[in-house]
Amino acid sequence: MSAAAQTADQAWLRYIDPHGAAPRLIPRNVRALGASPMEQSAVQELVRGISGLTGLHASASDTGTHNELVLGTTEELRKAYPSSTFANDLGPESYSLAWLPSTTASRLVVQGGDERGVLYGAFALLRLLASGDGLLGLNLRDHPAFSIRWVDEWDNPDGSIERGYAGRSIFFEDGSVRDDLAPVAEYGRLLASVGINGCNINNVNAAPQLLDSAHLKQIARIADALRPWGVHLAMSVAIASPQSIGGLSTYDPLDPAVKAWWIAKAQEIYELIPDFAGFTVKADSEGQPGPASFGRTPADAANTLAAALAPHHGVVLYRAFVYNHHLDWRDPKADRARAAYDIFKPLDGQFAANVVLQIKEGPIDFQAREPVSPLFAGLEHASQAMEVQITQEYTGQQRHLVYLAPMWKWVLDTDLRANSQPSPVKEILAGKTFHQPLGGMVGVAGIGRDRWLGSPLALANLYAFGRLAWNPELDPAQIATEWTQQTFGLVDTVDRIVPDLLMRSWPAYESYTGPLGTQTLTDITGSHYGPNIESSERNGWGQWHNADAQGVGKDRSVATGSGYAGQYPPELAKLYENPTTTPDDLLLFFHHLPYTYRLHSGKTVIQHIYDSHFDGAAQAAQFVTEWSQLNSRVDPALYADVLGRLQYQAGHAIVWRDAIVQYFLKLSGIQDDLGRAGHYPGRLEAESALLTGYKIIDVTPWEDASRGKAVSCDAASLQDAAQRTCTAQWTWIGLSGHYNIAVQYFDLQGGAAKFSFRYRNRTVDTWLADAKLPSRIPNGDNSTRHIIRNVDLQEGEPIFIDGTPDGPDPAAFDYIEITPADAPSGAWDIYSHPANAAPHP
Ligand code: GCV
Repeated sequence: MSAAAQTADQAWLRYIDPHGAAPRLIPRNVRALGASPMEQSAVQELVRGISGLTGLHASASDTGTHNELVLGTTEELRKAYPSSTFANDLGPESYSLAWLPSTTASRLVVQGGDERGVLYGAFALLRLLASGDGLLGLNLRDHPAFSIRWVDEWDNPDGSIERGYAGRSIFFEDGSVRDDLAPVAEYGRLLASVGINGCNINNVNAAPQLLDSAHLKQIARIADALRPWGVHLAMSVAIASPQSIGGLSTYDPLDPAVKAWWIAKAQEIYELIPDFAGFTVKADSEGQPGPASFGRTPADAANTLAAALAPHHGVVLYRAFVYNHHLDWRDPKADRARAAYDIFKPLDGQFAANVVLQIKEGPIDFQAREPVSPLFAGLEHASQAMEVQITQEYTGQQRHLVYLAPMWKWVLDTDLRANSQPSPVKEILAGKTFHQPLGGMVGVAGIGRDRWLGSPLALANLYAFGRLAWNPELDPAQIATEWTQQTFGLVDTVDRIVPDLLMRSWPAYESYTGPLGTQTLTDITGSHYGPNIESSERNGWGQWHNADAQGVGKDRSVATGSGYAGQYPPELAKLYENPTTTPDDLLLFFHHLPYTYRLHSGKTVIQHIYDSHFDGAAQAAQFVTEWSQLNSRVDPALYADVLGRLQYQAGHAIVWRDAIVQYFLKLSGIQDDLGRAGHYPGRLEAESALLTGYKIIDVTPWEDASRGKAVSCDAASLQDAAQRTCTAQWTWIGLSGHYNIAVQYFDLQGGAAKFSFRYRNRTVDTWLADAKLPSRIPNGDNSTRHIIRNVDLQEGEPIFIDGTPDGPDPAAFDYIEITPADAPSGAWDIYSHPANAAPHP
């Protein structure tokens, strides 16, 4: 495999043991009783894993020895060892790991309820080894909680990926399936290692042409690459396909010709891909065509597809993400959060047995915090799968460390009290609560060619998704530890710090973005990344938080609001109806309240907004300090990569903090009890400097820049056009001493502007604005912090920032911030160390 190849080893299947801490007492002859591709994959993986983890040579063998690892299905094992006893109740996909009782041989057996169970058993054994657990007396069995454990990829035929943050598709390029599918097989390994059994390969905003015969033949190659890893291929389909590629005059799901078209299409697919898993459907949503065009219901559409797939044992995952994005924001009864329940609840009981309703975890759209969708409790006669996002669309787009397992676990554990009985979401999904045949979890993964998820630590989310979909009882902290052990090996301190960072990351992100259930407060009509508080308001998209001068929050009560709270079963409905019983972290999702309203914590809403943003940003700064302790304990390139990402995050958390804080300070007019809001000691605004070439600009939205303004280099107006550099100058009037100087600049898409810090006729530091961030105008998407450390400043001396534009990037910047070099917990925590800087007079 070439050096540039994309492999599962870049994720957690590394099988390294840098300090020899993994147990070595394991047979090294590995033998499968069956010849099936999945059992052969299991052998191959065990040989690779045992060799890597023990440093001893392991090998596959065809003949039995006295010291061996034997793999087989129950049936195969019984045949091979007729006088031994094996568990006789292992279901499909289940496994057991145990030593075969014998006085003469040492035989460790991986028994699978079927071939896929053998494969999962092999990975479970490797997981044990990687965690340092001894295998003596091993006797373990396990089975998946859910039948559906899928990842969805939103890949387009041209190779782009909707909401993907890790490069281009591993499946498609230029309208066709890629020639090189080696990464697909590697992805199959990764998925199998955590028990994922399905992969939907294309965007739910589905390109109809992928269903034509030429593309299906190509797609069969993807299924071939995934099959040895027990991963079934599924596809998103556009409901309009019978018309758009089938040549019919309609796509009405109840039209006989349309039904026949789907039956023939399913037949064609199964001839090419006999183990095809099924279809995922997004219809009547965000501009996608759907049954509503013909006055038909989602059940009509789902059942037409289901009938076509049923003879082949395929399933339809019909998404409940159906809503009107042209809502009237002036109507207090209008509410996007209501949509899924309002549309699907009345159809309960009308879906075919092989239809699964795929429901996003919350009623809106993967926000930093939402309540659990009430539809889970509303559908008593339909199988259900919960859709979550592994790709971090609204949670920092993999530039921010946000480990999502605690969020998913919180949803899984939430007891909706359907019919006033215990009914945690995990049991509804398992089909236990309402006695349904199917169900599970679907994770929108967004993997690409840049090391799967781009950011090394983001891979913990893919891992954790698989583990929770296998067993929703697992503890996210334990999963974080497992992932860390497999990714970094058993390394002291690393196994403490990495899980700790992961576990603190979601609360921190929620704190510095949208607390109290206000959702993410990001640019919802654009990038979904940086702060843009009003982008949710006064438009039909319905992600409203309704902030005004008196208060904030959307009234979703039954008594005075949209009535959404009433969609929950009575016990929860009662809880959410009243602000006094609504949990603080969801309060503003359900209620519009004055800024002076007191939370259960005793703080006012406004003080909580201030505090949580300062706390969240301080946490992000802490992450840098913590990670720094791992210097020389992890691979140097990985160390530097993660360090750079965490430093960026710490800087961007400040952008978030300041945007939200100054916005709500202005809107509410209420001061921060701790005096921080609106006061930034040590900060020198760019617009207050002596400017040469630089022009003062208004940043949009205003809250994304300190005091709403920044400077931009208008190179055309420079006297010395050849030099093309603009300058901002201040005089340092603080005490002489050593300082860190943070420069908050805008790193726009396109062009790589150059910045320098200069004083005493010397350029001390130069850097390029060449990161890949959203937006072509200066705003919170691309506001970035660069820190120059340990600068010796003398009272009264001039200091300069020089900016050289490049193409569309005008070297714009917001401010500099000067803090004592010895400030604790990173240079961002400046409040106990006010520097006495002043702008140029
Ligand atoms: C695939 C959100 C995303 C869209 C996505 C949609 C969905 O709105 O921003 O990119 O479309 O969800 O889940 O269908």
